[in-house]
Amino acid sequence: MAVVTRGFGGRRPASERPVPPGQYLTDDFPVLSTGPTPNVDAPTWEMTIRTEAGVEHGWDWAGLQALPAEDVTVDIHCVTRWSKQDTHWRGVPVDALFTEVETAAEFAVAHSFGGYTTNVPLDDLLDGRAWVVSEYEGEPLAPLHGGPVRLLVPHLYLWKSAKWLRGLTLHLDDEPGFWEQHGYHPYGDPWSEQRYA
Ligand SMILES: Nc1nc2c(c(=O)[nH]1)N[C@H]1C(S)=C(S)[C@@H](COP(=O)(O)O)O[C@H]1N2
Ligand SMILES: [Mo]
Repeated sequence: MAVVTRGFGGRRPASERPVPPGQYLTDDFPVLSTGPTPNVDAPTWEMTIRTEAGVEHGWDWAGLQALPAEDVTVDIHCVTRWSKQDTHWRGVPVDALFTEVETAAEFAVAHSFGGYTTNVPLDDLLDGRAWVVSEYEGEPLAPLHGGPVRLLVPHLYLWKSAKWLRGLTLHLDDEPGFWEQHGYHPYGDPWSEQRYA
């Protein structure tokens, strides 16, 4: 489970915290991208949520900054077997984007500038389990790591955390994203090693 640092959380020190099976710990922050880093500027960044009925909700940079952000400390796990503990992010819980969204959809696809996509059940993005983040370790999120804005879904393998987030589309059926069409697991739980389908 992702643990959010909101006051006293009882979070165990990293050395005592378990690592998902088959993962090794690293202090580096490797970059994994399927293509070149798209040039996305914070001032002109926009994202949309499009429901299964075709209704669109949009946010620009100012609109995102106006939503209540929180500091998040989580461990992240890449399917290529590195894990990194106690990473610090700042962003808006995805819940805050959904206050006015009416949907019966159970699935979402995250879309990135540059064309990357990844599917996540909608429930996994809600209830404080996923964030739209724009800061990493107290700095604006670097372009290589998805800046200005990326999705952070730390309880799933990191390929679900779409960099350069451009929007979410909502679907009644699960629609595989980029890596999921190339053999990665549709869900990607690191604790049960759901690496490949
Ligand atoms: N848009 C986009 N998002 C992406 C990717 C990508 O290639 N493009 N790679 C994914 C994969 S496989 C991983 S492990 C993480 C890597 O994030 P990092 O480069 O910040 O370490 O981003 C994920 N999000
Ligand atoms: Mo990855």
